[in-house]
Amino acid sequence: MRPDKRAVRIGIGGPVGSGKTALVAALCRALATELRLAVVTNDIYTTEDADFLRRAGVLPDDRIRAVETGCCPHTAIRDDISANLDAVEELEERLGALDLILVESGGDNLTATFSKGLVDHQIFVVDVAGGDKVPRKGGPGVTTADLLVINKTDLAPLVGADLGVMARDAQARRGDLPTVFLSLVGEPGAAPVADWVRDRVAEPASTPRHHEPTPAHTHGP
Ligand SMILES: Nc1nc2c(ncn2[C@@H]2O[C@H](COP(=O)(O)OP(=O)(O)OP(=O)(O)O)[C@@H](O)[C@H]2O)c(=O)[nH]1
Ligand SMILES: [Mg+2]
Repeated sequence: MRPDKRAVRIGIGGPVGSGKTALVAALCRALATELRLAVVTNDIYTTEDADFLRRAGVLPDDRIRAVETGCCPHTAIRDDISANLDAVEELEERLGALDLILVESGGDNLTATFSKGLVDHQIFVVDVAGGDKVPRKGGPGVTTADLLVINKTDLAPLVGADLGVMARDAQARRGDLPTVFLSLVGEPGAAPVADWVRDRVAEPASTPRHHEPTPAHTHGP
């Protein structure tokens, strides 16, 4: 549990359908008993992702807030973050002290990143179904996110994606920043990301939010 009152805010972005909501659900299941946590979801025209999380019962309903952006997903997390900030602050006021708030961006493209005024850390989720070229294509999500998740490794044989190529290209693009390979429908599930999130929450309050990257460690494939 965090020693101060300020929840760590972690943004989860990435292309449409890469598994952001599935990751949020898995993180809630892994962490909800040990951390005081809440979730903000972003969709353009609906509250689809929040509805999914509520139906799945991963958190009590009042810990999940939906933001309907009505505009490009990246605008609401990068350029005009007011609706998301309002949602985060409303959760903190209503629920009291929290350890962690996850903010899921609406699905976008490889250019989407979060404003540092909204989140402390960012996770970028891509999947292998788009082909093993995706990390090589770069873009700020792939190159600068604090953690890159390459999801749906179970689909790699079906789409002919070479996970070794993806690991090599991710490291070339990201240098020392970490990358993890996941399958959320099999092993390892979300465990490597849950560990990374625990480490972020456990960091002392005095640690600068936008610190230097942690030493290199690329898990898997
Ligand atoms: N095979 C497989 N399917 C997955 C995995 N993770 C997620 N999915 C499926 O991929 C689809 C999209 O997952 P979501 O979690 O909705 O993706 P998203 O990134 O939140 O999508 P948007 O919010 O619409 O951008 C769903 O049908 C998930 O069940 C995985 O590891 N393997
Ligand atoms: Mg989603």
